[in-house]
Amino acid sequence: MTGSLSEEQVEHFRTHGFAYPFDAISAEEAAEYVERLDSYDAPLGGEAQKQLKIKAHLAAPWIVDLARNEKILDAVESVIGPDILLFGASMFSKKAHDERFVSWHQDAAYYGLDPQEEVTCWLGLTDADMENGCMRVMPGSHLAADADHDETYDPKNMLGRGQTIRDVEDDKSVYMPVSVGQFSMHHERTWHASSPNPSPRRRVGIAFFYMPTHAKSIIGRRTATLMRGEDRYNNWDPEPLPREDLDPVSMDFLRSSWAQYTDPDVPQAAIIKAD
Ligand SMILES: O=C(O)CCC(=O)C(=O)O
Repeated sequence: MTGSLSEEQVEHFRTHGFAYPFDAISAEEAAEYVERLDSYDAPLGGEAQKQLKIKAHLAAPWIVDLARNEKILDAVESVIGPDILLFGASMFSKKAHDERFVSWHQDAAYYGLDPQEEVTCWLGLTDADMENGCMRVMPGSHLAADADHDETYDPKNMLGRGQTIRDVEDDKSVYMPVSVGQFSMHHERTWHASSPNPSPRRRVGIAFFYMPTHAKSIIGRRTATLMRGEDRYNNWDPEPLPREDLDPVSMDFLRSSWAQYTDPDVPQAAIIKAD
């Protein structure tokens, strides 16, 4: 397979379901992006991250450009090949002394993809470490059977449905600290979580969700954007890319995609698949 990861790194990803850390952007660029994201709080009437979910790239052209970062795509190409679609993106920001957390979950239970080959790149726009609630993963969990999720809708849980895998053996997990400008990668089936941030430092990141063009949606036709290579399958419809920051057309689309994702009346993809 082409791409930037060594054979050992690809093998690590395939065996353990994650890999990190990789360099993508400078600390200066990251700081500028945090500033831009913060500037959306006022026009969006609250924390931007509450709306910049699942299709966050539709909020601004620079986020689409960031998703096309060559270093990130080179790494993604190593694990899913050269024809790459962006399924979505989400902003995850914890303030200093923030009680919010991300419960143990498996993205695959909600993404509704077949085959399950999506890979998430979590890009640190600040340092993210054990003190401020960085990502953690359960090695090898992507190879196990589908996990059941309870949907708690806990307001401190940063996930849309508070989806939670119960009784996880935390001590077997691995932390994935990244310095500002670096990213980690995890497979959509890999169990992952992050703790609250008791530190005096912010922790801000954007997660980009990439899939090979041959992936299909098992929950009806949806949208995605080609990042690299060629789409010879046409399994995905185009989406309204932002023409400017907070473009009202693409923001409407973003909001309705998120509303559908979090709607308790819309069953999770894993349930649909099992029927
Ligand atoms: O930012 C976090 O703490 C969690 C992110 C996450 O769940 C993901 O990138 O899939």
